[in-house]
Amino acid sequence: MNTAAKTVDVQTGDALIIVDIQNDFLPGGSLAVPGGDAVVAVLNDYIDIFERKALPIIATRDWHPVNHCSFQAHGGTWPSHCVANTHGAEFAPGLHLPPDVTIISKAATPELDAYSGFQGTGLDAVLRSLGVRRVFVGGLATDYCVLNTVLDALEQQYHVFLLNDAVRAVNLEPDDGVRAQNTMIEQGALPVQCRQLQ
Ligand code: VGL
Ligand code: ZN
Repeated sequence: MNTAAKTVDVQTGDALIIVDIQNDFLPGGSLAVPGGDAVVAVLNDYIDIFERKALPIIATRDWHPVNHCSFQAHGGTWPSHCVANTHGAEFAPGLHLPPDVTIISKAATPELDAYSGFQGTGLDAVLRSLGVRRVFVGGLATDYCVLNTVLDALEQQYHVFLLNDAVRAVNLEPDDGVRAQNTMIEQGALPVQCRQLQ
């Protein structure tokens, strides 16, 4: 509905940010996002486009200590997930990350949760050093880490494209994903689909 049918020229100054495509967020994982596996193939198509143009590709990952405050056993909301250096925290094997991908680990201290790839990670400095002005953001989950990463990027004055065909929501409440998408768009993110990119 909000997706403009225009084409988008991917060019110098653009970067792809892939959010948290980790085993624990996919079916079979401890915090599986419904339909989360469906975004992997689409993200691979985005990766191809950015790789062919030699543009930066960033992959964020949830990288929690065993006693992280977001875990139910430690007073938080979630089952234990994405514990650093475990299988659940590994990137999905089907995701074709290039060898020169920049990996951004987040929420790695016990007492702080961080849904945004910008929070305490140096991502902003990385993007600035690469001359990035526009970011293309997709991954998991729409209503948590994608939402907060997009809002922070907008606040830091990046132009943001939301990869509408490459996000899925947790939906603790049924409409959380839709509400998150609307919020991102209201704040200035432009929704796109892979076929619009050239
Ligand atoms: C996320 C819930 C807990 C996410 C991370 O990546 O969206 N969601 N930790
Ligand atoms: Zn987490």
